[in-house]
Amino acid sequence: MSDKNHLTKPYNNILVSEVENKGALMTGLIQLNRPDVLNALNIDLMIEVVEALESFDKDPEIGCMVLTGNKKAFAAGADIKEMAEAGAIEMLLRDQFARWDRIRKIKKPVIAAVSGFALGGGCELAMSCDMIVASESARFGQPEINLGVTPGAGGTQRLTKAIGKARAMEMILTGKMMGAAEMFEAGLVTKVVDTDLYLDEALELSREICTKPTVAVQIAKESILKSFDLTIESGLEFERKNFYLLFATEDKSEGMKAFVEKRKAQWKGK
Ligand code: DAK
Repeated sequence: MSDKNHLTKPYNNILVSEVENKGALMTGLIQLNRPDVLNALNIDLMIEVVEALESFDKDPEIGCMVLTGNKKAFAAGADIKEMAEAGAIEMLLRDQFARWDRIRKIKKPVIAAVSGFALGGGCELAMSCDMIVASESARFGQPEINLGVTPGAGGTQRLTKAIGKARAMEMILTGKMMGAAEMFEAGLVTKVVDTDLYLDEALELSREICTKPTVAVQIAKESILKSFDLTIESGLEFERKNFYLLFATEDKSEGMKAFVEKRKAQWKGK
């Protein structure tokens, strides 16, 4: 029996649905829904996003998730009004980063479908996902410098790893926004499409992943993400152990047998 908390919870700041993928696992779709403030990420919204991601992650009928906003904004950052009066100790005691850390523990792939502003925490949230599908009108930036702070939810680390020191320095130290085409070239974005198509394209990418053997997909994600933490030597060892592990799955036997028998594999997800 599937755990469908994501469908029964009364969310106030996000819209949650399941998207059918004929003959394959479904896509879990989360849409940030504070359009009046360009989807500024307040605490309540982040609680809901993390809960929905975790609920989809536990649901065996879901193969992949898509996180999106609207055409005008993926998210224009953390909610500045919520932080404006806070001091260092209050921020420390709020311990909001613990919630962001839980996104790193999501095992299934998460695709960010980004249009419009992806700024500050919005850019960091998109970078916490595994891939970014962007509309031509998407604008990425880390403008925290203009508020007297720096990125705090991964911007200095993930942006630098994705696009390199030279451009990360420019973006973070000036706070200026960069367009989707430039961010595609720099390596932050998986693909850029027409603004009317960005969500469809992200859902199509998700659908394709949903047709693949689940355990191998999750292991691949885990191994790729490990490459950010480990030396090449340790990373190769980690990858190898994961590779051996997949030889214990029924899907490995089925996949190789199907190839030899020249037929389509029937995945079991185990
Ligand atoms: N927070 C709160 N409200 C925001 C907002 C934000 N980040 N961004 C926009 N809004 C609100 C505006 O105040 C306005 O509300 P009203 O005045 O209508 O009530 C409404 O959204 C529409 O915005 P604008 O009128 O400004 O729209 P424009 O098209 O003229 O300009 C803009 C769009 C995106 C250029 C502009 O809104 C803007 O510069 N926004 C702020 C962008 C920004 O500085 N973002 C970085 C915020 S700092 C953390 C995790 C993460 C972070 C911090 C802590 N923890 C886990 C502890 C991240 C920090 C940040 O993201």
